[in-house]
Order: sequence, then structure tokens, then C-alpha cells
Amino acid sequence: MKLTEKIQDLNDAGISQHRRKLDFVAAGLSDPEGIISKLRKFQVAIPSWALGTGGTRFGRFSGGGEPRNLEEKIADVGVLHALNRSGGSISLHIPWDIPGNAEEIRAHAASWGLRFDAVNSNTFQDQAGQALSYKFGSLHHVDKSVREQAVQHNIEVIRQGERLGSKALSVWLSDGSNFPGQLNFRSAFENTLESLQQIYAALPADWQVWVEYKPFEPNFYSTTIGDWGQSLLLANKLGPKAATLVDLGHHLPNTNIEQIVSLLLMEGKLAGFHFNDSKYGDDDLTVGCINPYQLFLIFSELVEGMDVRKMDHASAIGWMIDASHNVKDPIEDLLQSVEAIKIAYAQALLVNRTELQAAQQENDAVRCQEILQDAYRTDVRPLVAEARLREEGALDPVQAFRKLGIRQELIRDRGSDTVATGL
Ligand code: PSV
Ligand code: MN
Repeated sequence: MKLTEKIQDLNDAGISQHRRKLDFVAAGLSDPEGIISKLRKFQVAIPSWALGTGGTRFGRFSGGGEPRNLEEKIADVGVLHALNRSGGSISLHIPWDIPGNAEEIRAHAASWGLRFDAVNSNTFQDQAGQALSYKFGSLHHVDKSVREQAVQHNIEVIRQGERLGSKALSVWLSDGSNFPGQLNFRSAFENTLESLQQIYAALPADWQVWVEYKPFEPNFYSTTIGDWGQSLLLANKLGPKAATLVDLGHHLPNTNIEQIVSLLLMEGKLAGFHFNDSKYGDDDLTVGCINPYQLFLIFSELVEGMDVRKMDHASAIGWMIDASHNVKDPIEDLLQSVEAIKIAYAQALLVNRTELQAAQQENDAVRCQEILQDAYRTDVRPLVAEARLREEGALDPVQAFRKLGIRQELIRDRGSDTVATGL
């Protein structure tokens, strides 16, 4: 029996209870069908590096059955997408992923209903046989030949992405310094800009470059693209095909990320997201596991800002997960993350914008909070499930993954001590 048929069989058992929950929620909403149809379209890209169990610098504990190559990573995303119908693309990290025969890889992905999202370059590690080291950075390096090597790598990643049908290059640099005085900040920034300009010049007409920022780690004194201001400065200087990528974990504690999102949208410079959650730093935990209210507030700004600019929610910016850690089954974890994103999105769609605007005009802070929390406290899970069912996904993707014994099957096929590549 095919996976989709097995999923439908499982769904039959829970359908009547689901209908009761859906009817109850829908009765209290003005346009439940409008929300369901937006949820059906909404897709989140899955990073290839999240399919193996993550580790820390203290160790890594494989759960078994992990993908051993790109084909198997694609198959895992295919399984996830069959279950939740919302993970229809994969984002590659090169050279962790080496696409090989692009046509075959593309066809393999298409057989699972998948396409390729942004491609990510990697100049934060040295690769075997590499001529020059990135120990002291890449695009910002004091030595022009190191910068040139890093630029060439990025251009090669664009070429590989073109063959796969990607439309964006995502650049994250670990470039920075560990000690005061180690770096001339201005030269580092100018070198980065010059390098990015060369990469920008190599972009195909319909491509974008997404500039990701992060305040610390692996450098602990300064990072050359350390915050959204530095990223936006670069994106503005580069031109219309450059924009800022927001990774939720790349902020100092308590940063008001929703405000950043609102202003980047205002400037037409929000490239997209790397979703994850965190308590302390770049913890890369499951989306929504620590602070689901913040996620909702971010989505509330996204929906408001995108509607004002008449942007299509599903396609105008890049939605991607960037999480990976060490105790959960990676596929279950990703299913939870996608679910959390869709829940926050649905809640944000429920915010009564007209009333909120009126309350804001009257400086009625109490009413503003009531309006936001009324949406946040609505149980939208039946709407998310209904959207998934109408796309022939599973009523409960994590339960289906377990009941169908998918991990056990993967362990049988791939072995119990597999080490995913690129981690
Ligand atoms: C860096 O912490 C980062 O968020 C970048 O997006 C990298 O591409 C990714 O994580 C690699 O793990
Ligand atoms: Mn990231």
C-alpha cells in the first residue's frame, strides 16, 4: 500500500471527532473557509541539515535510520510532506550536500512533489583540499585571495542552485573577531560589501541573495554581519535583488523581533525566515516550543505588513526552518515545527485589523491587548488539520509517523548507527 493510502486509512478513525472540533471553532469565526484556503497554500522549506540528529560540541547521539546521502534526505522530506502537505521544498547547504547529477536529483525530488528552495553557501568551515583557510573569516578577510576564494564558492553555489531550480542564495558568514582590536570594523564591512557585490553581479536575473545576520558564535567579540541594521545596510547598498534574512535564534535575549520584521517589510527588504526557538542563544529548538506567543506576534506583523503591501503570504518571502538538535526524532521535530508555524499563521489571520487599528488610534492599550490575545487564544488546530486533510495529508502527522512505523522502517533500511552527512 502506498504511503498516501496508509495515511488516509489512519485518518478515517479520527475523522468524526475532528469534524466536531472543526464545527465548534468554525462557528465562532467570520471566515473559516478563507483561513483554511490560505493554510492550504502555505509551505515551509525544510533544511537538508535538519534530517539527522543534531549534536553539540559535547557529543551527538544518533537515533538511527538517518539519511546517508542527498537522495535519502530528499526522501525524508518527501515523507514529511506526504504527512503534513506543508513541507514542499528542501533547502540545500553546499558542500554539505553535493548535488551530483542535478537532473536526476531534481527528478527524484519531483517524484516526492518537492522543489528546491534557497541554496546556502558555506564559508564558515574549511573543506578538505581547500587552498586557503577561513580561520579568520571569508568575505571580510584581510587577504584578498581568501575573499576571492569565498566569492568563487558562492558563485559555484549559485550555479548548482540554478541547475536545481532554486531562486535564491542564502549567505550566512561566521566572519567576525574574538578580541577587541583584532579587526578594523570598517575595513571588514567594506571588504564584505565588495565581496557581496561580486556575488550579486553573478546572480541570474530572477534570483535574490539573502543576507543572514547573527550577533555572536562562533566569534564572541564582534560579528561582521551581526544584526539586522548591518544586514539591511548591505542589502540596500547591493540593490533590489538583496534582502535581509531573519533567523529567530540570531538575536540577543528579549530582542523585539516582531518590530524588526515590521520595519524590514516596510522597506521591502524582508527576504524571509529561518524559524526555530530558543531560550538563551541560537539554541535551534523546535519552533514554538519555548515562546509561541512571540511567534504569533511575529506572524501578526507579517500578515499586517504583507497585506498592506499586497504581498502573497505563501510566496512573497522565504519560509524556512533552521533547527536541529539532539534528543528528538528529526522528522517528528520538523513536523512539530511546521505545525507551530501554521498555528501562529492561522492565529495571526484571525486578528481583527480594523478594530486593532481603531484601538491604536484611540491609544486604548487594554483593547489592543484584548484583540491580539483573542486571536492568540483561539484554538486554530482544527483549521490547520482541516487544511491538511483537504490536501490529503494526515489528520495528526506525528501520530501517523509513529503508527505507520516509519522510523523503524528507515532503521531497517539504513541501519541503526547511521551518521547523517554535513553535521
Ligand atoms: C548559522 O547559525 C545558521 O543559522 C546559518 O543559517 C547556517 O547556514 C546554519 O545555521 C547552519 O547550521
Ligand atoms: Mn540560519
